[in-house]
Amino acid sequence: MRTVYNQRHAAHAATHEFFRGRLVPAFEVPARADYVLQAVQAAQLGEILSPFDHGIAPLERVHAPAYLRFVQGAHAEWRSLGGEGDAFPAVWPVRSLRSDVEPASFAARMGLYSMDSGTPLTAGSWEASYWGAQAALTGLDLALGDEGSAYVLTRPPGHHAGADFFGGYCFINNAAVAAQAARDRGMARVAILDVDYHHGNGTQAIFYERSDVFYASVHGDPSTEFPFFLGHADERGAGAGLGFNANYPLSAGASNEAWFAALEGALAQVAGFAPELLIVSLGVDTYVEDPISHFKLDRPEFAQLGRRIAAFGATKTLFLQEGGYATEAIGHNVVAVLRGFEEGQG
Ligand code: SP5
Ligand code: ZN
Repeated sequence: MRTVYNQRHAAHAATHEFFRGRLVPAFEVPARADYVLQAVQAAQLGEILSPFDHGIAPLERVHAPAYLRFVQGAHAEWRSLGGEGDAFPAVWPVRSLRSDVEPASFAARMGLYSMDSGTPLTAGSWEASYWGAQAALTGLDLALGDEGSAYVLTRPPGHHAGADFFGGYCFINNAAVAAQAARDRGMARVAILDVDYHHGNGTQAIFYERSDVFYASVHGDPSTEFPFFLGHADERGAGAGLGFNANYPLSAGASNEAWFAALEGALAQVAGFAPELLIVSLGVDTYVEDPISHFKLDRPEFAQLGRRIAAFGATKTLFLQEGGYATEAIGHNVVAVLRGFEEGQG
């Protein structure tokens, strides 16, 4: 399988994030992608390509243009106001507060366009995220070609980012951008299978009222796990999208048997949808030794996941890197999934 590697990922390099009122060393760091690249190279998985620039239009098909402009200029604004280091939001327009009027204040716009204080906005967040989306679009080009599959190695991740907000370490929703681009290229039905430990609230929300993109996720129960405010089993879509969203929340600490049973449920629903393209939001923070998550997958289970996705038999499959914070192990875990997928394809 070929890999599209976002070489600009390291432009986004946060040193710290907020946790329990303190700044702690960041979990989502450039070394993550460096280790995956090493593992992909060592495994001789296939050719490693650079992203081709598809421009900003495909990003604007998913994200509000005003939001994209904000992220692009936010760190320069922060600096011009005397901000040092990374930018963090401090105030949010919750419930009775208005989010339909864009404030002039930078601090207020940081809150308008974000969902948490755990996502440092760095000098290079835009550059890394823009090229991450381009990598996803390039991966789509490859997956739609003869080979039928591709892996996109990028960071920051994407699935928490909504149409007009960042959060959960994510700025541009790569899976949503790729899914929408596939629709715009004439694929009638696109499914997104999200196996990251965390529910992909951004991806779900973007397609919640649509019947052309099916979102299915297996994740830590939001009643105790990030992103807390979305990802429950009763969220099945709305309007035209009713029945095209499927959540499988599992208790923190769930067994591998429970995890694979949930995966079977998710895949059965995706199979009923008969997608022309399967996008896998591939977070490997389900790893037993992940520092911020509580599932128990290990190398054999990651290989099993890859084989199971192969057995699903989608005509086209695009793997996009999401989370995974056991830095040195991420690469081995990702390679186990991709190798399992190739084995399963025979
Ligand atoms: C894409 C993705 O995986 N985003 C995850 C965002 C999680 N943000 C909350 C992190 C909370 C960190 N908890 C630290 C626990 C240390 N023992
Ligand atoms: Zn995650």
